[in-house]
Amino acid sequence: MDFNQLSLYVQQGNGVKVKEMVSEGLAQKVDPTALLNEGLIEAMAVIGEKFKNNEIYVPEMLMAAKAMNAGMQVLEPVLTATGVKPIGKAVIGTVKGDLHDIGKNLVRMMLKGAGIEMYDLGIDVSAQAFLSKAQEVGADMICLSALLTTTMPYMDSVIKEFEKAGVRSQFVFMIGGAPVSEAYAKSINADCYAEDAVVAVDVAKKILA
Ligand code: B1M
Repeated sequence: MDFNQLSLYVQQGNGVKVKEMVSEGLAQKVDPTALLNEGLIEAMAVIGEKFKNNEIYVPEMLMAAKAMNAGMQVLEPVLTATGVKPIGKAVIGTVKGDLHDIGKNLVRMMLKGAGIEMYDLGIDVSAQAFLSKAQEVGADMICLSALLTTTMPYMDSVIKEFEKAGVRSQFVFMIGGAPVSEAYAKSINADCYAEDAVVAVDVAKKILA
């Protein structure tokens, strides 16, 4: 498998080729985690760097994200395949003001694969929406994602909304996303932080199992 080529197709926003290569890779029994990390995620790191250096602009970043999503759609059934009995329920979303959903989707897929029933509220999610869904489904865990330094503080607002409603202690809050850190999680009284989707699974399993 030419991971370099796969990454290039993502960077070029060629979703058709990305889908094709990921499908071929799976058919040839290439490790799905390698397809994800060395092909798809690697490409987004390059794109992020180029954007930071003004070599590309938002439209190119968006096209790359669409191509990445095309590849993730093919990987989803493999990543979410689980034979285990559900170990808990979690509500997940990207916080208000933030439209980045690739990392959040990955975390959702991996947690689902670990046997957690997932309720995905999507992007730009308000504190009130997290609270209503959590109460409606009787969630154990609330998973918040943020990719911007400007939207990260909204995680605090979500937790405060649960406090205001007097139900904070009924839920475990896990937070993550590129600007988020362990120290930030502590500072807003979140229960746990995970740096990536694999760590998110370990953390969630420890808490829910
Ligand atoms: Co934007 N963007 N973007 N963007 N974008 C970043 C985040 C940025 C770092 C790029 C850069 O400057 N180098 C920068 C943020 C700077 C900052 O705040 N510090 C940035 C900016 C500035 C912006 C805009 C403001 C640009 C503009 O309009 N001028 C704008 C904001 C829009 C908004 O949200 N309101 C914007 C828009 C976009 C697009 C819409 C074009 C597109 C997103 C499309 C989509 O998601 N559907 C986009 C993209 C693609 C990126 C980059 C290039 C890639 C993000 C990504 O998908 N990474 C990104 C640069 C980068 O990250 N290197 C960038 C791959 C993904 C697998 O990783 O999301 O980090 P990540 O998720 C990881 C971990 O963080 C963690 O696990 C995941 C998997 O391992 N994780 C969790 C995430 N959530 C978690 C939750 C958990 C636990 C772990 O528990 C609950």
